[in-house]
Amino acid sequence: MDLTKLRSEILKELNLSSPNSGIYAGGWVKKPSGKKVESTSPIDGNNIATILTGSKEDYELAVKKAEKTLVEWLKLTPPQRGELIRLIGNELRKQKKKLGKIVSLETGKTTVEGEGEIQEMIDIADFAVGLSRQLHGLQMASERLDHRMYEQYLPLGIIGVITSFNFPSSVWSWNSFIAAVVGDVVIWKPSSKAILTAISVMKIVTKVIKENNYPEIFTLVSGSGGEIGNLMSADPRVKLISFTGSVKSGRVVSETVAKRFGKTILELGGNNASIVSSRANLSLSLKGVAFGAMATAGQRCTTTRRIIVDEKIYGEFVSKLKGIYTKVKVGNPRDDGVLVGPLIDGGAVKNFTTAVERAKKEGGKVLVGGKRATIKGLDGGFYVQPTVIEMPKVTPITCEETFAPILYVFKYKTLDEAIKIHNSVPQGLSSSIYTNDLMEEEQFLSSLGSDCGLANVNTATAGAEIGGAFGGEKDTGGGRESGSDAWKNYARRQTVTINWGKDIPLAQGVKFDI
Ligand code: UN1
Repeated sequence: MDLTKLRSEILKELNLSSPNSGIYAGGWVKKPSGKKVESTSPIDGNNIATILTGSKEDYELAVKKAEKTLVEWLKLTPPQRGELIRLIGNELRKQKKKLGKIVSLETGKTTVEGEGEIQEMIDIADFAVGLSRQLHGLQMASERLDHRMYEQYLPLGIIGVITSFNFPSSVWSWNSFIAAVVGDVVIWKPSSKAILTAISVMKIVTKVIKENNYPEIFTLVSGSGGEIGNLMSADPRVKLISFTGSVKSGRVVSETVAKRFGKTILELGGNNASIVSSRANLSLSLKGVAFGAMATAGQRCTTTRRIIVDEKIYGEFVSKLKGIYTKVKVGNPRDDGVLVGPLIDGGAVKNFTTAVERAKKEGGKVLVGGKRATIKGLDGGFYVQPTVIEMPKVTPITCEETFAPILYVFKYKTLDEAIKIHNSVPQGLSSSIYTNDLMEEEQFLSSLGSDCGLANVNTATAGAEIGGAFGGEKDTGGGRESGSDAWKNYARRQTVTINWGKDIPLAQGVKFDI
């Protein structure tokens, strides 16, 4: 489809204007006090809309609104809160195509990946609804007669969610829908590279809230990380900051929040590897590696950035992989058959070319790709060739996360050696092994195996489901969000001891006779 037509169609369908306010605090703030930000499409580099972002004043407004709403929200039971999330999930089902389009236009995701982003929101909404009836603590046996001891999870209050451009709406929903059923209210600071998606999501979500007379538990404050992000991180009224972004920014957020003893969930960089054993199903592993390394143009935290291949199959595997890379279609992500769209902006293209040059200097040999790509009719877009670089050993560039489709290839003799290479980077988000050998798979999953938060067998490092806890170790920050018991991060745990007897026996046999 013609992009100009798509642009005006989306603005109309989602009721967006230009300029559009980027601040929502119980209503759209007409004249926010911050800078104007241009939302541009990386597909052709053209403007989509101008956004009016906020500064300190708007942030204060949002916190005040959140404080008021919290009181109302806490009057509802968790299943009543879950009911709102169910209604939101239903509306997202209806709006999936429209929202998928804006994600695709603003971030350059392919059509199916844009819709997949919204599906991830729907999935977490379903999960949160079920969870709203399962917020459980443990009961412990008390050593004292006629005593009961148990733990309960109470809401934290106001939480802040700072999201990245690459999953501009789903990561917000992982945090916000779960936090909402726990009883929290949320202030969202979206990435300045994907504000229009955030605005579109807020329009839909707040319409459901208004129509059904629920408290306005979600607010949006767009603005720079340096200003709004810092204000939120330093603010003791915001009990938890969930931050997705670079290791560098995550360190600042972490230190700022720690100074005031606030809580954080950090989902920082990944540098994910797959080990490909000679005992693997070759065609399955080729598909897994190709998806892991090239999907979303290599801009997922979970992207496969390194593969470590058994020397016994190295030649065959690498030659087949080259074949796939040469054939894969790069271009307009809205076109059928295109699997790799653009990078987010010019800065990302520069990071790509710098990384390729550094890899060459560090002894790497480019097997395929390595250059900027030009797409007919899309001269202003930010395209690069999916790239495979053979590395003689682990070098500084292979220890860094470059948000681009660059795959470093290493060779191994023994699985011990492969795991050593695998764990040799500072980041620890996702990992995988391709093998049909039970012993290899178990060694990879043992305490001396993968050191990552996510470990996969015979599937890619990317593409996690919402049901598991998502996050990683080491420089990835240690946070967990989304499924499993990650909801506990949005609550404060209270240990309760109740004496229902007539005496007051003391623990540890202590006597205090008066
Ligand atoms: C991210 O890149 O920050 O596992 C999130 C995946 C997606 C989420 C990625 N479901 O690839």
